[in-house]
Amino acid sequence: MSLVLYDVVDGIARITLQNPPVNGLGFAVRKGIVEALDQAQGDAAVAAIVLTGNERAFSGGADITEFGTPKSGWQPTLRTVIEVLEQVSKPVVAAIDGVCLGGGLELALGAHFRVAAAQAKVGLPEVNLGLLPGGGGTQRLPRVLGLETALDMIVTGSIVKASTLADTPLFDRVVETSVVEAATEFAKELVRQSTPLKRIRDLNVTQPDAQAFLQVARKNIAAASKHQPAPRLCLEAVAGSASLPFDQGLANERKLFLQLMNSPESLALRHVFAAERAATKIPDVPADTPLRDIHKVGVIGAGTMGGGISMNFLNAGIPVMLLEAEQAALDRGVGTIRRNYENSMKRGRLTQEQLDERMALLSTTLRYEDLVDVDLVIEAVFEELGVKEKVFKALDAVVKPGAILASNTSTLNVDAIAALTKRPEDVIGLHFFSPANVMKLLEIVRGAKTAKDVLATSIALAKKINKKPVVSGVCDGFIGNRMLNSYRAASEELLLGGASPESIDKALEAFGFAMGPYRMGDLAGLDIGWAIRKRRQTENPDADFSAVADRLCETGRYGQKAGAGWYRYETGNRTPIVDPAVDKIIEDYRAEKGITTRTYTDREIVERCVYALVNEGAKILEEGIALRASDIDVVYLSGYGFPLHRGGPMHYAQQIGLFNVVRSMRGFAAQSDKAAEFWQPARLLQCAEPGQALK
Ligand code: 3H9
Repeated sequence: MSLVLYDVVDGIARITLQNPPVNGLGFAVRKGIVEALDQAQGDAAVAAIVLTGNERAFSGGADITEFGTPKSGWQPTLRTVIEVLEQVSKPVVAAIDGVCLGGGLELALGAHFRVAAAQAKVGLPEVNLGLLPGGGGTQRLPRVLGLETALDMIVTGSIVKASTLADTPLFDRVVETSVVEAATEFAKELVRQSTPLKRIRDLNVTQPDAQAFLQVARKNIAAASKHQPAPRLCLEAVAGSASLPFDQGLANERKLFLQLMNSPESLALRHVFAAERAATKIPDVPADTPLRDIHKVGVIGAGTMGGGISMNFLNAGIPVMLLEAEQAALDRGVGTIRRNYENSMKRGRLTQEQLDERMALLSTTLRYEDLVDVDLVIEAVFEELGVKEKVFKALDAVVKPGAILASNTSTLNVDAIAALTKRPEDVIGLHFFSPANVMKLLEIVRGAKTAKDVLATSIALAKKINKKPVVSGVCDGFIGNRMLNSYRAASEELLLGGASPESIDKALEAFGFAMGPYRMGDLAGLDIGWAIRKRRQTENPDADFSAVADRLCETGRYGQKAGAGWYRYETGNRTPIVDPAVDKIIEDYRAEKGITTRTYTDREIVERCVYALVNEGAKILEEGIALRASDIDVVYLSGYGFPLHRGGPMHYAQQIGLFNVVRSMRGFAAQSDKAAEFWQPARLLQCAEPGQALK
């Protein structure tokens, strides 16, 4: 099948891109466009050209899958295509519907005229892939939108509706009707009126005090993008549009684009893009698996978690029935949901009308019988099998056949929960992260008997409520919390061995984590982990892991909320202050245990904590709990604050080289008997051939 269609009707040549899913501008498409343009140029019967895509996409941009492949296969490049397009001597009208992003918008900017559907979405989101627009976008967009608007769009990668830019020279017409028909009519009009061709390259950038403006922007962007070179280089490329002749500006853009293309940050972000999409595909669940309809959702428990979970569905326009055991708890939960929406309204993120619409979708009950018509129910009650048992038995008795029964458990065995019902095939884990209305990750826990359509429906629903789904098998802690335990154990080992909480936090924050483990612990509250440890210690009295944290809790140091945890906090201030009282607790513990301390470099701190994640991740892969290494990266990036520019723990380990990772771990293992077991490298890490990717 040809990826570029060509036909001529009434003297207008129509070039239609048809490269599903989003008309990525791969080699065959680029070649097809140039050939079609040459044909139209050479055909005396053609008076004008309309270049278009379809309702889903004019084009999603350069074909991302081509990046990193041998450059010998790249000709004609996108830049060549745009140059050919711009130089055609007959009017070329881009007819834009659906998404028109990155190289897609750059292609449209090369046309002489643009007609867009009002709902079309345009943007230059290359920065999200650690890149800059490399097809002339940094030079042409400022010429039609002005320096300030163009810079903002390019640096933030924001995507906007064509209707919002209807009054700018970016579009000649923005229409509510068929865009191809409107563009064809417009092309005929241009021919009739012999309208001169408009080439954006011939325009000047308008911006009073451009250099002063750029200077301020430079400072702001540098401060906001510490770990990412792309926003800074986006600015430098755009700056060229205001100070250099067009072709020199293009050459400058090219140089900066190539610099980013080869950067580890862009490699990581491109990995993340592919990883997030791969995570939605399950090998034994066909893409065309029929989905169950989800028109109404039940949520059990109106606490912080249940409320946050409910908001996801309300935001997506799906009615929610919220159930609690007591009216007071229900009222509190509804009050919190309303307050959250009111806060969003105060910040200008929601209108009163939207707030009212969302609250109108929420109903409440104290009776399980009222869940009879829900299509999915998610329980978010106390984390204890006995409590879950009551809930699932009650649900099993009332909820209609075919409804999905989900648990938000973060630790309990989903198979054991499923066994409490007569319909284990309808049971699944949907593990949201707190705050559930904000955090992007959704761990979908597939039980041994979970039906394939239940899994497929859960993944589709996750996308609908704007979550990043990752499927996990059943194990204690699933993917994320199981890895978190190893990370914490590694930082505990450092702490006992001589590192201070602040030195550990500082090293990991310099690596790119938003917060080190001790600041994070203080923020989350240390009492929760303490309660879990106490429960685990009754099961295993030898477990002394986090003994220092226990001692902090014994003195009421529960974290920020108590004004003291691993750090001290002044009233109303969240800035952590190093506290000698904590040093004393740690030193006393070390002395009791006869531990000889030493110093650790930042590098060793990072290696120990991150390699602990990598090792646990590799074991999770070996056991088949995660389907792919990249799924583990998505979990850690979207649920646990792993630095985005590192691409996730498994990607990072592969960049470092698995040989080097294993060698470091063996070095840590050699330091004590206790460490030897913890640092035993996973078989998968040891077996990987040099350069072989973790799958
Ligand atoms: C660029 O243009 C560089 C130039 O400046 C310079 C060059 C010299 N290529 O997200 P979805 C696939 S850089 C190839 O699930 P949605 C995607 O992998 C590029 N494939 O759907 C998935 O495949 P699969 C600048 C692409 O409706 C399928 O499409 N452009 C591309 O939620 C559906 O994707 C961007 O950064 C692509 N460019 O969202 C835009 N884009 O079915 C990146 C998507 O096998 N793309 N695919 O899993 C997006 O933001 C979203 O995918 C989009 C659709 C909004 C288009």
